[in-house]
Amino acid sequence: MEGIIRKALSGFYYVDDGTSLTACRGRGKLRHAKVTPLVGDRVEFTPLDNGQGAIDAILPRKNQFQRPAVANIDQLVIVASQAIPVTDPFLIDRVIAIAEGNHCESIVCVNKCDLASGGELAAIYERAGFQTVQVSAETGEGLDRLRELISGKVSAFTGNSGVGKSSILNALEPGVALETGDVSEKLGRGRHTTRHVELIRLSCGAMVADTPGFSSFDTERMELCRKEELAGRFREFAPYRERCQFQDCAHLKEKGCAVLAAVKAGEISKSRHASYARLYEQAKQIPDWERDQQRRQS
Ligand SMILES: Nc1nc2c(ncn2[C@@H]2O[C@H](COP(=O)(O)OP(=O)(O)O)[C@@H](O)[C@H]2O)c(=O)[nH]1
Ligand SMILES: [Mg+2]
Ligand SMILES: [Zn+2]
Repeated sequence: MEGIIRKALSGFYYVDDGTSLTACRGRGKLRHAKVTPLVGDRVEFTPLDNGQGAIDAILPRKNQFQRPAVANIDQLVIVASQAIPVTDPFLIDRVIAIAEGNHCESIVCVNKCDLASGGELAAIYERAGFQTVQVSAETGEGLDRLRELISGKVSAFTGNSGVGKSSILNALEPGVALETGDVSEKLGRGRHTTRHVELIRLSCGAMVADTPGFSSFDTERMELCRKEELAGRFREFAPYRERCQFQDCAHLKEKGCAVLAAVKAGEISKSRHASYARLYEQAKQIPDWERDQQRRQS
């Protein structure tokens, strides 16, 4: 039979075949092949007499992420907030850059708009070519539009701890009862309320994963591409890149750089370009061998 892994917990993978959920273990040959099943994996499995099952094979993945550890995600819903905690746009840009290299769309969702307007932040991403939505898990504002954006797709909710990922999912679907946490407590102890990744089916026809979120520390060196590939992961740079004077332009301070000219003219957001420059510096620091090693391990 075929199904999708919705949850991984204590050595069991919970496989959803559309009608029921079967607790499965991976067969030895999966371990020998050194592939770890991920939440979101489409798998072939055999039901066993004891009501459990055995995973025989993992079907080819469309994509995979390390943090959150999920596969076959159509889109990341990057949740941000302009109230406490205020999201650093750099975190959003870093996650988007990872998604852009991983066949995965990104949606920017600014939460807590009952406390602080998300308009300015959302405008940056709209201009860069992403779908954005401003919501409040508290008042319900914007949730209908968010439902439209996620229905029929597999989405992973990600974003820094305390922005309201679990609260939004609870508000979208009363009854899923995800644990939410007090912001100060979580930030203080660096602990996350959401401990494991799980795909949930919502009645609007969406599959969503709540995730523990990330801190800047978590993502510091992870999944970064080579510096030469980075500009290709900023989609709004595309129309300008080919007009740079030098073919190997890094778009940082080169003469005749069309990207820099577009930033100056206000066609590309300053904050997006600042993130690009910061990521470029980080990418430069990671030697190729270390990046290759990370890829092999994932
Ligand atoms: N005022 C307000 N508070 C919110 C909103 N969304 C979440 N919160 C609060 O923010 C805190 C963290 O929420 P939680 O869902 O646990 O964040 P997560 O770590 O991203 O899953 C909780 O105290 C929530 O009640 C919102 O839209 N408005
Ligand atoms: Mg949470
Ligand atoms: Zn350039």
